[in-house]
Amino acid sequence: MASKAALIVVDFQNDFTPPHGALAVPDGTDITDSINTLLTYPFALKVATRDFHPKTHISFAANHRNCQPFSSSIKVSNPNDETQSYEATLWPVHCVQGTWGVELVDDLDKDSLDTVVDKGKDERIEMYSAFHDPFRIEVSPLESLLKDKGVTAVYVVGLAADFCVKATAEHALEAGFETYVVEEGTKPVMPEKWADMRQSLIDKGVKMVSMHNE
Ligand code: VGL
Ligand code: ZN
Repeated sequence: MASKAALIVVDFQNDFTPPHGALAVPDGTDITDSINTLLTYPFALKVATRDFHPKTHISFAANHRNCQPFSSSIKVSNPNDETQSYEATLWPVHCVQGTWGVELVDDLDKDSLDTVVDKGKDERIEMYSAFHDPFRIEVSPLESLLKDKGVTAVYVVGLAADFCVKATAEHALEAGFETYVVEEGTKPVMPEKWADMRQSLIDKGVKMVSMHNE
């Protein structure tokens, strides 16, 4: 069967880009031209996602006492089963609904998008993946959108490589999609840790691909 491919542009939002973003990814705007080029290709579906938090979101250091962004973490419990939990990094306040920071970056060719999927709306949990959080408390429409279109392969780009792009690629694999991450279309927020994380993605079955010929 021929494969049908979708492009997923993860969290390419003002707050994740320099110079004014609250949680700017180093060199985050360098990926703009590559993403806009990919948006001219004939993908069966072109989706952008947005990190879309209420200001009370659990991932903001400012919402916890004596916690620092980047260096502190917090235990996130499953609201439906307190015996399940995971540790999550705390961040500066970012991508708050209704603010400038939550908007997709100006230079992104938004007219070429078919749809925008918002995620991270439940204040009780952290949700890096554009599909669902680790407990499936919040499940976005992304998987249904892709499956309804008959998509079998996904190309993931956007920010940040080591958090939301990584988690989205992992869940795409789990959902049965052939999964690609386009190198020129993503940047990590913690560059020193990216090489190892990138390798772990490859080990899981994600294919790292380049837009340029070798
Ligand atoms: C992200 C940190 C916190 C991301 C979202 O989009 O990679 N990172 N929230
Ligand atoms: Zn976030």
